[in-house]
Amino acid sequence: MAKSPNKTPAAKSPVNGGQDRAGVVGETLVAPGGELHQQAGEPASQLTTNQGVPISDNQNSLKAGARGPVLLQDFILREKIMHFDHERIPERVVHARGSAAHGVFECLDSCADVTSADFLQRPGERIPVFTRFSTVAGNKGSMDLARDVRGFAVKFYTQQGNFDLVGNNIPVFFIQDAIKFPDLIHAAKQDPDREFPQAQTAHDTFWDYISLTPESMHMIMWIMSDRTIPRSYRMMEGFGVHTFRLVNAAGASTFVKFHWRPKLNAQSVVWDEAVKINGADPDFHRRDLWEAIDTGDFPEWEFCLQTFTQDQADALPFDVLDATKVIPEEVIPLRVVGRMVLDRNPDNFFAETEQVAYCASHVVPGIDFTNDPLLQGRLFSYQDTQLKRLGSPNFHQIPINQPKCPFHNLQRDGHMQMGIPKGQVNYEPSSLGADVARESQATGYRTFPALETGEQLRVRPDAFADHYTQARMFFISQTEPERDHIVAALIFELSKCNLAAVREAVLSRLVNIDETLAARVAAGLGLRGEITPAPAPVPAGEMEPSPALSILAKSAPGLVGRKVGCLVTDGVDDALLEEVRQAVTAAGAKLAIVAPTITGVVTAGGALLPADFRVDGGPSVLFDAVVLMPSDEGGAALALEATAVNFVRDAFGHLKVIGYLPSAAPLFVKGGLSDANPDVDAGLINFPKAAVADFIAAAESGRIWAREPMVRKVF
Ligand code: HDD
Repeated sequence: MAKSPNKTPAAKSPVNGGQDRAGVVGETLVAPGGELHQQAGEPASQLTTNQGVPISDNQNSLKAGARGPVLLQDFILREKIMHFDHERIPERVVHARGSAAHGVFECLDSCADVTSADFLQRPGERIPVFTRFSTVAGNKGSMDLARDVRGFAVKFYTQQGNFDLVGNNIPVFFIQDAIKFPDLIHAAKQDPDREFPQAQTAHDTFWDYISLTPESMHMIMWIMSDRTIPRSYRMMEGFGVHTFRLVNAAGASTFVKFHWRPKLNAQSVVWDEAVKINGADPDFHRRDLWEAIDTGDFPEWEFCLQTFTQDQADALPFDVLDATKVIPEEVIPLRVVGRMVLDRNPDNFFAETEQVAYCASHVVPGIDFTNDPLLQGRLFSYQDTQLKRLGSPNFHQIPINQPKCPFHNLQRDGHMQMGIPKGQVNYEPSSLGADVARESQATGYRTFPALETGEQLRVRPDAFADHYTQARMFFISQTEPERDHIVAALIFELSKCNLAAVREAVLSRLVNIDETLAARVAAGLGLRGEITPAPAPVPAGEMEPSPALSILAKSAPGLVGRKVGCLVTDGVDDALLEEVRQAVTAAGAKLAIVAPTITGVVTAGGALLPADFRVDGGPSVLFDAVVLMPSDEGGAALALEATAVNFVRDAFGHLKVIGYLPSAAPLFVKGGLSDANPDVDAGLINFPKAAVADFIAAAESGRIWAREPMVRKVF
């Protein structure tokens, strides 16, 4: 790059202490290294203070003499620093780390039979949405691949107001009553004295709480499953969790559970991979979502209703008001009524993703609550927390929270009032002001007139007492690898719990779910004695397995939305690379080039092939399948790089499909994989014996589960 001409402000100005003064009108912009970035003419817009006063120098504070003290009268300095000092707001007490996107919701099926909700009436009609995904326990700066529940919150901007569906990627919850929530979260988050461990449940206080909370057992099965280490936010199911109530125009009520089904199917990573992704790219999920949307690969979900009547609810062997229970899809099927496509990244993380205020109490006409005591507590908590986080009852005026339909009422004033309500009348009823907004019995929100009677009691209904039947149903509904992972996760987590009595208490509950599960976990913990079952007021009953609860049972072949990593060196075969690129792209995936340097490699044909990653920055955990295409010389050289050897060893250990040329053999040898055999391992695709199409077909069918017992001890 050209060196800057002698107009370098640093050289010119004795006042700036040798610092560059980028942005000065009419001068040349110079980077600290002295290289020319861009020419500055008149700025696109004049920099001003918040009061609109033009600023002449944004690099130097006002001083009494060049080396003198800074003057208090420097209102530009004070305003800038004051604003900076107040940039942060309290992070969310849970779900602090998240990522969001704008999108559209399209109604596919009129739901007028069950609800008057305006956005579910007319097939083909679209409304805007803003959707935020999150982890629960970790702080805002924690890593994406923590083993954790994921939040799945959607704000629907309907023509009858905002509807917030504040759900998770798991359809059940830890507790049945909101009064327990602060204790659950205290136990799950960092210990209060030492402020660690960060973003994980693998510690004493969490398992202590769980061991004393048998209602959490169903949720424990879910969080120990691969659901809590999703491959991508784009590949997660979503659930409203509670039973809600729909009300149609005639006032008839139907119960409902809300479901989101991803077009890309639910997909997960394996645990060792999750651990390594956290190091390789702590922003793995948010980057994945951002890049997918940025490149036009818009994630999509089906919106489904699982509706049922009071009679159907009464016939179920559990209480539909209990948030620790699912209604199996096999019992009450899902009705697809809409779809959501996320097609635009936020313009500003803070203004949108951070300030978006979801509230479980934000419903619209046609959608109502039930008496689920967990839901009832949430109806208070979210609005309260937004007041704390955003600092004003006017948080609905922040652009991301504003309804996109007209809204007006007689609420007034408060911190940061953004509107200028006009006129004399700010009360109702009033005989003044003909244009004042009025209530309407005909069109306004009407609560379903459910009949409620009862004594005031602090009790849990008897119908909530069965904590094991559905936990067992979930476990037996999993495929073998998925069961293995639940066992492994429990062993991992409980091995991080230093309290032997707690470990044993958890085991005494697991035995109520499934004896083999408990025995396998006990073996993994090295426990030799008998496991005494915990007292269970209602022992686990038998329910039919529900294949819909298994990710693998439902998975369909495909590489759409996935990423393939291609390890290359100088001398890479141009034709084969092109064939791989075309095949991967045709399969709907993206190919990333991983090379010994970021500049890239020179192909056998003499072309410069730029790299997406240097090999140490692009480990195979970032990809769904890999191709090893070094030249003969390059393969030998890569075998001397630990990161390249680990690339191959991890791809194998994480059960990925590996396409490779014979020139990659030194990497297998160095990685201790000499006996990996393409004749018995369907995931080893040996070019040119096998065709690129074979690689794609293998990669489309997913991980090589048959390899798993070879790469880790399965208790
Ligand atoms: Fe909650 C945030 C989901 C129970 C209290 N919750 C929050 C978010 C999601 C959920 C997705 C993040 C929203 C966002 O992206 O901004 N929460 C759930 C689900 C629950 C649940 C699916 C059970 C079915 N939550 C729950 C209970 C309480 C809360 C029982 C309190 C009694 N949740 C909160 C909160 C948060 C929150 C403290 C923190 C930040 C926020 O609300 O906006 O109010």
